[in-house]
Amino acid sequence: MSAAFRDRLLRGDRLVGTLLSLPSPELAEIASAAGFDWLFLDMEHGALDPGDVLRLVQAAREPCACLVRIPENREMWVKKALDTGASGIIVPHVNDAAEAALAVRWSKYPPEGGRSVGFSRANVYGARFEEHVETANKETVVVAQVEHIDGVRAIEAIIDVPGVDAVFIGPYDLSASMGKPGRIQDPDVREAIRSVASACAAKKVPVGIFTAGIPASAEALREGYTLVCSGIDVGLYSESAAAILRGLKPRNP
Ligand code: 3PY
Ligand code: MG
Repeated sequence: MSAAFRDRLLRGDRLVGTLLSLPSPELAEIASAAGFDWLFLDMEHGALDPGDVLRLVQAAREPCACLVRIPENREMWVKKALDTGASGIIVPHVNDAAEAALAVRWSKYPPEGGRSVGFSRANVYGARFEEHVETANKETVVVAQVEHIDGVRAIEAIIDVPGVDAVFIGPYDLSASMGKPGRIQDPDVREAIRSVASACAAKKVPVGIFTAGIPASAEALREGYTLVCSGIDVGLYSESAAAILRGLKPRNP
């Protein structure tokens, strides 16, 4: 676990990450060596099981942190993700304060929460068990993903839940929940996104967003988002592949 990552997040450092969806530790090495501040390891839509996540976390070079997006807000996924030694979790589809509170509870050891205790990579397979239990609550990041119009409406209550360190906006699911799948530039979707960002800014809660492409990521940073995810492994590869072919075989379909 990158101990400094939660401190950097909470003090509002700009943290630029990228999403990994493929079970390739080499990609985690490459992205962390390139200098990303954090990696978004996607168990929700990506092809990652807990063993894959473990190997990606092992491969990521310090000080790059790993945040695991769990498939759904269930205790089993929270403990499996955190047991890998990842710096924290991103919880998809947090639509109300009760869901946010559950995620925090499963992420923090007692007395603050109810995280399950076991030997795992997070505590060097038991060798640093006591040290880990002592420090984990201070170091573990809990990010609530707001990506449904219900979550937008409940944003004030969600960010008031103690232990929610940051909010991460999912523009695509949000647009779908508003009946406009994929239309992330639609004025109503943009307004919903803006309302989440300004609620977070008013309470000094770090806010992040998924973006694709340098202009969109740069705009998000300019607008004050501090946990910016820029691009996704499969997209970066397919765009580069298409660019090569456009250059070398312009008549390719
Ligand atoms: C979304 O846009 O729905 C996302 O989950 C992006 O991370
Ligand atoms: Mg989503």
